[in-house]
Amino acid sequence: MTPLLLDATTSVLVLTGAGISAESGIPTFRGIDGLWENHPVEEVASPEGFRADPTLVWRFYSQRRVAARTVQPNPGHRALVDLEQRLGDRFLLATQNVDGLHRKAGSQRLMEMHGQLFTSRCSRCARPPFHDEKAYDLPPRCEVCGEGLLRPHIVWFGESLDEGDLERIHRFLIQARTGRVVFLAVGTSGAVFPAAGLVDLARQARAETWLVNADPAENVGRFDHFVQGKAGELLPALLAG
Ligand code: BV8
Ligand code: ZN
Repeated sequence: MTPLLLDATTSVLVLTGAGISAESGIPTFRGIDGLWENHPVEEVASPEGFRADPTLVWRFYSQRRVAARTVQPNPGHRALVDLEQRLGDRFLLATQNVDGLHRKAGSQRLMEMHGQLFTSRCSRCARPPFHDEKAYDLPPRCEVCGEGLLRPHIVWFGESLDEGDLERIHRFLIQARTGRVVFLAVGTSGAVFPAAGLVDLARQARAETWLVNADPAENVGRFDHFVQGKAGELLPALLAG
């Protein structure tokens, strides 16, 4: 496996999806065929789904909190931390994952674009989102306003991503244009937007685009290079300094 030869004159924007956490034991969305208890994930992970059945939605997230509490980062997460330490501000990691494993591995130049599993917020008042690892059998009520139901601090289908995150990616790509730019997508099926469109943004910034994935993603044709296999096995060699 020839390394990508990423020296300090190269800027690297990384996008990760559920596949990078698979070797840590967290099932991917495709792994469950996008279904959970026979509900399409898009239905459960949505404001409509939460309004219709907050108990069901809290069961979905509580189960994932219980499963994700005990898992550890794998060599794929760690290879990205090493690369960040080598490249400094020429590195930026955007993850679609809400499992917190990049943070646990030590990533700092990180944007959790779809939110955080272990953070809750009130669906009604403006109390700040807060760290919450609890599993709930019934939807918890906010003790600050006493009215709203708590919800996971997660971007659901049909909800907008944080403008600041998308702005930071644009700025990074504009700054990076002076030198070699590499866009690396890892463990993502390219099914969910706007994350799946980042490869096109990178191409506009003249980036060399790489996909490391267990199978050809839906948007594999948008990448210059496709390396098939497991992130935990491939990334350490591919990103070696
Ligand atoms: C938005 C949080 C603007 C939930 C997630 C109607 C109205 C509004 C928007 C839309 C609409 N119709 C469509 C859209 C756009 C929609 C969308 O893209 N839908 C899809 C289904 C077509 N997007 C949105 O709604 C986004 N917001 O557009 O706002 C807006 C607003 C209002 C009105 C109009 C527009 C919000 C998207 C965020 C949704 N939230 N997560 C939660 O996690 O509980 S997305 C959710 O799915 C996960 O976060 C995850 O990121 C994503 C699944 O993608 P992947 O991470 O890629 O995971 P997947 O399992 O699919 O693939 C894993 C891959 O890994 C596989 O390819 C596999 O081969 C590979 N793999 C497996 N093992 C390994 C491996 N690779 C390497 N190594 C291994 N070991
Ligand atoms: Zn409240």
